[in-house]
Amino acid sequence: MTALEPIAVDKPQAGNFKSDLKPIWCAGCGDYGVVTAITRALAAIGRPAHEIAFISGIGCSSRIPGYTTAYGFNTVHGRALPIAQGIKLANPELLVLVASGDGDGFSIGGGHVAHVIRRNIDLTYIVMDNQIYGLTKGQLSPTSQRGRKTATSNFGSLEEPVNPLLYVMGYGASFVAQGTPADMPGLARIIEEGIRFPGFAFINIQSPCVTYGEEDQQLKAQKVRMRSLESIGHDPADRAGATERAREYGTRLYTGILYRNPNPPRTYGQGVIERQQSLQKLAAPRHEILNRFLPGH
Ligand SMILES: Cc1ncc(C[n+]2csc(CCOP(=O)(O)OP(=O)(O)O)c2C)c(N)n1
Ligand code: SF4
Ligand SMILES: [Mg+2]
Repeated sequence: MTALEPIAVDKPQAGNFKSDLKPIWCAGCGDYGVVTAITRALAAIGRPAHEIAFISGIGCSSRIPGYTTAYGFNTVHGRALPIAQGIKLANPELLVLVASGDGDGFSIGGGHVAHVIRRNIDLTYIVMDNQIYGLTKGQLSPTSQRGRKTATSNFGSLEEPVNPLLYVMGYGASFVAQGTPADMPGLARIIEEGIRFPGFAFINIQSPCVTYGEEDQQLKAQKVRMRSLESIGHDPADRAGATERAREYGTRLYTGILYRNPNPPRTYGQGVIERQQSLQKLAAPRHEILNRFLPGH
């Protein structure tokens, strides 16, 4: 199947959403698991591939759309969100997914996150957080731990890391989740739930970089560290509790749905429709408008 060929709608399977392109990620990269989880979630959703737009920025993680059969746009570093928002507004019927990395999404593209959240554009933002710039060979990223040494930071990072979970909670995101390919069923489930959520959904994925990442970020270590939010009795409707759990980013590895607003607010798309409907009532009839352009009017 080619990247653009629509899939059979009646029996969607994860394999239908995988393109023929062979990933060029390093062997063992966490992003292999992420693309598998995304295709499983898409199969569960059941929308045909030609009704899905998958947008990304630049980075190892941003290659993901090309490995799916959805329409893909590998855009500019840090600019996936503005482009995805435009696509969603131009064609509200499309299911819009965005893939990004910790650098792409919270460094150069960090400024866009606040705006997509306050607009509440109905799209799913999937960030592969490996705490490093993978594609450009292992520089510090905004989520790298303080003290982290790399080839370009021999003496260790002097900066506190950005906390992506707290960041999006702070701007009022209505759906916030975290997963890891170390828990494939859990990851596929939160992606599916994020897609189903009516509004902006953020999913942070601890996707290890096997080449430049640290030992304790690899799948084996994650399997030991990860803790499902469900197992600790966390209520995803509890915003204050979710914010408290979000603060533990970097010290604990929580998986599952951190926050799901029980009363999802109006999306930007719905607001546009309501505005159009209210203005239509005030608008002069079409023939009257055309008459105004005639001589003598
Ligand atoms: C405007 C611009 N600045 C810088 C770059 C170089 N660049 C490409 S990807 C990248 C960082 C990638 O890191 P991340 O987003 O975390 O993705 P990863 O490769 O780790 O998945 C950088 C700095 C670029 N392509 N364009
Ligand atoms: S450099 Fe890291 S993030 Fe990039 S493909 Fe290799 S393992 Fe994955
Ligand atoms: Mg990265």
